Amino acid sequence: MTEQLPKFLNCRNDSEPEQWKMKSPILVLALLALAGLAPAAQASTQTTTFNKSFSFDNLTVTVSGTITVDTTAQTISGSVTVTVVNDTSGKTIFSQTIPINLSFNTNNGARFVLEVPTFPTSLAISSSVTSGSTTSTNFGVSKTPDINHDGVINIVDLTSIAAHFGTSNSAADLTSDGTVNIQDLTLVAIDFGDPVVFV
Ligand SMILES: [Ca+2]
Repeated sequence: MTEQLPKFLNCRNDSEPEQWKMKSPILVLALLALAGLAPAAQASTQTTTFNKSFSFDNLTVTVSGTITVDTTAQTISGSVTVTVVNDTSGKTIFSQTIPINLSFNTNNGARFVLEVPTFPTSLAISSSVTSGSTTSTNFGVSKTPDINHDGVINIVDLTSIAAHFGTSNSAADLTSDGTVNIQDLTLVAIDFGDPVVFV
C-alpha cells in the first residue's frame, strides 16, 4: 500500500501537463469570449419609445413616450404621456406628460408605478422596462395598489386588500371585476416595493 501511494501520486503528476494541454484552448476561448462580451457590457444604456392603449373600467388609457434605462447606474429616465378618455362621454378626463427620473434595484428590475389622479379612484399604470438584446416596455392598468397613497407599495397595502378579500370594496378591487380576490392580491405582489410616481 505504501508503495502504491507514491506511484498513484506520481501518475497523477504525470497526467497534469496533459490536462493543461487540453484546458489551454478552452481557457483561450473563454478569455476571447469574455473579451467579446466586455464592449457589450459597457453599452448599459438602452432607450425605447412606445405608444400603447388599454381599456379599463370604461376608460381608454394611452401611454406613450420614451424611456432610457441605465443598467449600470440602475436608473430610469425619460418622459411618459398619459391620456385617459371616458369611453361613454368621449371626453379626455386626464392628459399629462410626466418626467421620469428614478433609481431601481436589481431585485425588482426596471419597474415603476404611475399613479394617475382620476376620480373617484386613482388609476395605476404598472410599468416595467426589459432591456437586453432588445428593449421593450410592458404596462398594466388597474386601480392603484398604493391603497393608503403613501408612495410605497408594501405590506400595509397588501394587508388592506386582504382585509377586504371576498367583498366588493371598490378601492381594494384593483382589477375592477366586482370582487376583491386573488387577482387583486397578485397585482400588489407584482408591484410590491416599486417606486410610485404621483402624476
Ligand atoms: Ca402604500
